[in-house]
Amino acid sequence: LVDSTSSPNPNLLEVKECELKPREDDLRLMLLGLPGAGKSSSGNTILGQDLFESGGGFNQVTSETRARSAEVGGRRVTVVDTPGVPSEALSPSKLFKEIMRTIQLAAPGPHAFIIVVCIGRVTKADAEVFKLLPKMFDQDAPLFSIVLFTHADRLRNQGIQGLIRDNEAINLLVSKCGGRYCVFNNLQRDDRTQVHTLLTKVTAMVGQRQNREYSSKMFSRVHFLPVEVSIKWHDLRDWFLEFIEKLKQILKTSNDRGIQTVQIKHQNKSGNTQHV
Ligand SMILES: Nc1nc2c(ncn2[C@@H]2O[C@H](COP(=O)(O)OP(=O)(O)OP(=O)(O)O)[C@@H](O)[C@H]2O)c(=O)[nH]1
Ligand SMILES: [Mg+2]
Repeated sequence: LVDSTSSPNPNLLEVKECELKPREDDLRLMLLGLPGAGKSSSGNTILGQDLFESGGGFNQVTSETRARSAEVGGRRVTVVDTPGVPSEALSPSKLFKEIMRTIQLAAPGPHAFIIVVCIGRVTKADAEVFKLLPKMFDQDAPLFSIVLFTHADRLRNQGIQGLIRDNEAINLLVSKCGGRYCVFNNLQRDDRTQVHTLLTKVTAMVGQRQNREYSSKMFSRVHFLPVEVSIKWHDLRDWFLEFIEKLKQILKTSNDRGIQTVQIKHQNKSGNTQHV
């Protein structure tokens, strides 16, 4: 349960340096998105410290779902970071299991499912990722969704509203998420107003849902997670395999046609840009 009246104070958004153990009264945020969208970096920005490995290097591709917690602006926050969908590092079945581990790591349920999208590298695949929510979690899961655009430093004159307006797939994604979106520049982690804006939007969204986190039968059966996962995998296997293939195709075609407005680049912490 979250007190929707206590929106985070931007002046208090400095973070205590230590990592905390997740607790039931935390605000829980799950990050989901294409590989390299900026999920782990955004997790670090939210928590104000390097608690997730990020960077696009060989060891920095996320291959396990992890939860990290910290106190942010006087509020305890847990971020659940998932591997990119589709993952080059994981087989579809392993990827499926890792995403399902959210049930355990965000128990008793996330307050927000955050779809992370890299500005300048937007494809239809970003919008497709959204389909995982009702399939893998529950029909209600989209009610708790929000889009987080990263790489705000790449926003040109167009501005974020222009990008959303001009890109049909992204327009659809944002409207499926109830019009909720935020923008991060993860190179500027000290800009705590971006985190404040996100947490305020999440708090407002939770307020509209009777101040409750998302919960479903699955989350209440967290103790039977392996059983839940095998049942789900049995039910969704064919759909998931097809879904992953479709995403790969979209991404491949986008690359081949050079559709992406900005080349896929990974930037290391010193700001040097590497083509990958
Ligand atoms: N310029 C810029 N680079 C960013 C931003 N956010 C993330 N990056 C860079 O983008 C690359 C990928 O970021 P990650 O956070 O590792 O992305 P991810 O979604 O966790 O990637 P996977 O775990 O492989 O799916 C890294 O080199 C980051 O430094 C941003 O806002 N601006
Ligand atoms: Mg990652």
